Amino acid sequence: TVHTGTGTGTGDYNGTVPLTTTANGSTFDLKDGARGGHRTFDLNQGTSGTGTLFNDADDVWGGGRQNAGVDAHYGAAVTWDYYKDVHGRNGIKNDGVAAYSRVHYGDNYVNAFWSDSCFCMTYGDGAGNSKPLTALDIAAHEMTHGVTSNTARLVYRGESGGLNEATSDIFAAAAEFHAGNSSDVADYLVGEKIDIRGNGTPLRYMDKPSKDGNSHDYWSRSLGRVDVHYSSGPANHFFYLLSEGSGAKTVNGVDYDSPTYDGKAVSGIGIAKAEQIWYKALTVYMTSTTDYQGARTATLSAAGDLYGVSSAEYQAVDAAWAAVNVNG
Ligand code: ASN
Ligand code: ZN
Repeated sequence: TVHTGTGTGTGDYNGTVPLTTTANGSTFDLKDGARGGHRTFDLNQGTSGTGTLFNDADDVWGGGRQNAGVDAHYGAAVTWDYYKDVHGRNGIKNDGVAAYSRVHYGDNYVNAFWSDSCFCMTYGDGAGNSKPLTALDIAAHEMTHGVTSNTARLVYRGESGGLNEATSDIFAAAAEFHAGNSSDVADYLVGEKIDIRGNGTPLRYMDKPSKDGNSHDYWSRSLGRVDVHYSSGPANHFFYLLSEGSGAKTVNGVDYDSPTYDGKAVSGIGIAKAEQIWYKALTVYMTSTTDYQGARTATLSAAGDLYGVSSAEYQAVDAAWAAVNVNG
């Protein structure tokens, strides 16, 4: 669906976008009644509580402290719409109730996070080269941690932790493609707009995760001992290969070149099918202790349910896992 709202906002990242807000007397609150009542708060550099709900006199948002609020509110709306439109999921818990967002967390905080305890997303302002952590893919990444916490509950360490992280990167990319925002190129990169290193490189690359210098491209016996943001690599790589296939390819003007473990070519089935397979695997087949071997069987089961065990899609799942060194 087209994302429409009564207000408009211009933040740091997404151009001028519609924002769904709520009238409060003659002013407007940054509260989205169309998406479970999602509200966006200004922590004003604090690190606890909810600070102040953003409020505006004319419903035309942006400038100064409002920029981060605009982007976080928009990112939550786009992600809500993604889950609803593409997966029929009504919010993080599928109960129609929204989480909330907090921006301007702490001083010089170069991160963003999901919290199960507040049931909220929180964003820092960045420091040094890094811009505010409120880009669309980061919002979708953090909100997806909430979805994972309320579905497979993948434990945030070892291989299950890598799969938890990959799930957030996978649906971050998928939400970007769904949003179709011309100010935010849909890509298989994570966090490129934050420019955390000051040289334009993203946090993570899904076509060849090792391009970040730390992430793993392929499963290996030691994978469960590396940081979850790096052990996500083989699953991100799997998802890229399943969607787009191996080798060199340009999508929306972004160049990719995805290698395979065994040097065999993989043909992609498109992100629209790949995201259905991962979502069904996450919500039906994965559990808190699923490892890479379990993710392979979960996605094969999902592909079998969706497309049949004799389908090209099922074969592509098998081939994409083999390409990241996960075999039956
Ligand atoms: N931004 C990080 C993430 O969502 C925070 C963390 O390490 N959990 O992965
Ligand atoms: Zn994460």
